[in-house]
Amino acid sequence: MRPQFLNFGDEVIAAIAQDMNKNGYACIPGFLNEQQLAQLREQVATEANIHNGQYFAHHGDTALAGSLLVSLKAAPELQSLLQEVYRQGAGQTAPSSEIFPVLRCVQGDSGRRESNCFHFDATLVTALVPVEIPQEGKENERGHLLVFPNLRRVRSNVLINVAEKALVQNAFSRKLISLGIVLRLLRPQRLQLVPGNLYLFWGYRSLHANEPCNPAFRRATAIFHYGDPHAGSLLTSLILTINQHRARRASQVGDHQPV
Ligand SMILES: O=C(O)CCC(=O)C(=O)O
Ligand SMILES: [Fe+2]
Repeated sequence: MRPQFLNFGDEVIAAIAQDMNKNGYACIPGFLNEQQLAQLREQVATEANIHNGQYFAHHGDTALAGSLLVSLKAAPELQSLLQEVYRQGAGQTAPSSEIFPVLRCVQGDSGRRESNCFHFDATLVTALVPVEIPQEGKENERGHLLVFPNLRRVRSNVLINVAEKALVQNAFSRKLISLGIVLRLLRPQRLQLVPGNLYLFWGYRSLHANEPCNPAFRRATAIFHYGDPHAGSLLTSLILTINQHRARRASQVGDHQPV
């Protein structure tokens, strides 16, 4: 089950980080084999029925106990990939080597509300594996990943990070950004995700969201978050507690991480 092919040398890791810097993302094709993809799709189908065809997101090891995602995140190859990519990006090792897994499914009308939810991740490295991506319908209703890459650097002061996130991650700003995109005043990168590939980008530095999906189709992604540059700060711990409360009420995108 382990992704053996992820035993990358220093040069490959450097090239991945360079792609993330220059192009906004790096892609490792065929991260999952057919069997693994089928297994995750089966999990998504079961959960999708339980959630009556509506949006859901499972955050963390406990919620994902028994899922393939937990075995994948335990693979030393994935751990060292994320660790090295972080080091290339931040110039130092991550304060915590914890990988935070998420399984997210956009479907139904509630899925629309969870789309265009632009945010900066709390973690520097975001590794995303598409599980199911709509292949039919209008081009702007297939849940592509919208990314404004590398808009900011890692902030040395956690307060600046919190202020920037507060400025962007609210209903008004998100509506404004979506309008800007419709009017073509803003032009994010539109990644047409291929199931089974691994996409890496600087989630902390890049404003991103999924484009809406036709409610009739299902869009599922597995996400591995790695390396919170502000881990351990008092404010981070406080916000983590608040977010955990909120996450219990609603499984919101981008809010499952500390800051
Ligand atoms: O599902 C996606 O495509 C993106 C999700 C995301 O950005 C997140 O969970 O932080
Ligand atoms: Fe994100």
